[in-house]
Amino acid sequence: MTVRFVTSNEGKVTEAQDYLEGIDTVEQVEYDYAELQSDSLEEIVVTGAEEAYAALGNEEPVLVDDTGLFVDALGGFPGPYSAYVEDTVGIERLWRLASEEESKRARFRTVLAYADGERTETFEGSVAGTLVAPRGDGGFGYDPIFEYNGRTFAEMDTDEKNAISHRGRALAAFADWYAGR
Ligand code: ITT
Ligand code: NA
Repeated sequence: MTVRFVTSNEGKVTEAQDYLEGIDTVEQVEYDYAELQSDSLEEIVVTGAEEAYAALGNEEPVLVDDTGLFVDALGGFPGPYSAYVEDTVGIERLWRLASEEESKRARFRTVLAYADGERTETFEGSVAGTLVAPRGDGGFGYDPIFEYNGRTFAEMDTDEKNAISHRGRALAAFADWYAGR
C-alpha cells in the first residue's frame, strides 16, 4: 500500500518519506482541492482529504497536511494564512514585523488528515520556538526564521527537524495509528 500525499509542497513529502521509512511508501500527488477559507486547520484538512480521495478515485489512502506559523505577539498571525503571507509579504518581512515585538515566541502547528473512503482521521503536532533573522539554507518555507534550541529549522537536516517538529509529531501520531489499524 502507498499513501498518496496530496500537496504541492515537496518539502512536506520529503519529511513524510523520511519519517515513514520502513512503514509505508509515500507518493506525492498534486491535486488542487478547494482550500476552504477557515480559521481551523482541522476543517481545512478534513474537507480537503475527503474531496481529494473522492476525486482521485478508490485506490490508496490520501494524506493532506495543513500547517501554520502562529506568532504570539501578533495574535497568532499568520496562522491559517501562512501560505498567502509567505507568497505576498515573504518571511523576511514577517520577521521584521515580529522583530519589533518584545516577545518573539511562535508556534508551528500541523494537522494531517488521512482518508481512505471508509474513514477520515486527523493527527496534529506543534512546536514552540523563537523567531530570528533568517539563517540556514535547509528546509523550506518559514524554517530560516524559526529557531529551536539555538538553531533554526533551516540549519537542521530532515531527521533532526522531524525529531522535534510540528510535522514530525503529527507524523508520529499518524504512523502509530496507521501501523495498528
Ligand atoms: P499544500 O497546501 O499544497 O500542501 P502549502 O505549502 O501551501 O502546500 P500549507 O498551506 O500547509 O502548505 O503551508 C502554509 C505555509 O507554511 C506555507 O507558506 C509553507 O511554506 C509553510 N510551511 C509549512 N510547513 C512548514 C515547515 O515545516 N517549516 C516551515 N514552513 C512551513
Ligand atoms: Na496550502
